[in-house]
Amino acid sequence: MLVDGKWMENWQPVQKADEQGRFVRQVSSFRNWITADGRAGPTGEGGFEAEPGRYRLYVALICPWASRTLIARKLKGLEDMIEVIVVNPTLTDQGWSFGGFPGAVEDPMFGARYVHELYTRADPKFTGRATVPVLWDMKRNVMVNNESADILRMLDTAFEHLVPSEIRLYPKAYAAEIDALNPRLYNLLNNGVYKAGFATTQAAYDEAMDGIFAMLDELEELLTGDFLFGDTLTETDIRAFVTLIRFDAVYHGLFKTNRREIRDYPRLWAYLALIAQIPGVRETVDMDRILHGYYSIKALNPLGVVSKAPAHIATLLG
Ligand SMILES: N[C@@H](CCC(=O)N[C@@H](CS)C(=O)NCC(=O)O)C(=O)O
Repeated sequence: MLVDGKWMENWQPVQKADEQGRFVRQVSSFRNWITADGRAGPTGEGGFEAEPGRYRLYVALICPWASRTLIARKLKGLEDMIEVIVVNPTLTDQGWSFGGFPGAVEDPMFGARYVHELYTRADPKFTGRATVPVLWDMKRNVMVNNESADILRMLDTAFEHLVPSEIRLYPKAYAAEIDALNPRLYNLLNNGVYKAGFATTQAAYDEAMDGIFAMLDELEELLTGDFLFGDTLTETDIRAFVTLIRFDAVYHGLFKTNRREIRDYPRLWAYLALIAQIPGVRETVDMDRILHGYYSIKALNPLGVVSKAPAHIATLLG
């Protein structure tokens, strides 16, 4: 991580733990929003007007949070509006790096070698982890936002006048339900799997496991239509999908979230398959990189041997 703009050598992929051994994820610090007219969004400052080619998204394909933003970009038809830079799938001792892995590219703007260089460019005194996704403004040369939940939501509306879309990821009709489910989904499932995987005490692991499977049971109950809120795909479905698609292949083994698999839940399994088939979504899922990335976390897998994808996941992804 960076401290006062300096990269610390004792960097660890395992983030913070609280006094009970629970994994704690850092709170994101760049919180500006792209908006249609450049007015400020719900947080941060204004001055980030939607314009074609002005913004760039830095992602790792292993990362569920970055993948949320990639899916939104695809579903909203914003490929020509927002460029994507994919970093290498394995974390180095300097964090995320550019180039080297097939399909990963050099940072075309600054010739940076590591994502942490973007953070110090944005704030020379930055203290914190250099996480992806990062949304960068190439016109003002500043970091707009590094919180995937914000990016997912701003992509739903900011470019609507430039690229009209039928899809509403945060429709008014479901806003209250979305806002109620998102934080619980995050705590129990999206981040819950990390809490199980990176728990440093038995109690923290047990607690995380109960949360994960309570949430999976709840989602199974909720799924009476195609999607969580009936027949309309929303941002909450995207937030669920990025974790579910990694679950049987990675979290079940590496993070020990092994009480059940997603395929044991008939509705959730059908739901996962349905979302994977929506045009655009499949291209955001690179199971090889996901496996490589997670299984290269030394703290959990010191020998670095990479697992294969289970047959049912390989079949699902075709
Ligand atoms: N709150 C952030 C979390 C992003 C995050 O934790 N990304 C991980 C990869 S999945 C990361 O970049 N970790 C690098 C590190 O912690 O140093 C978001 O949702 O955008």
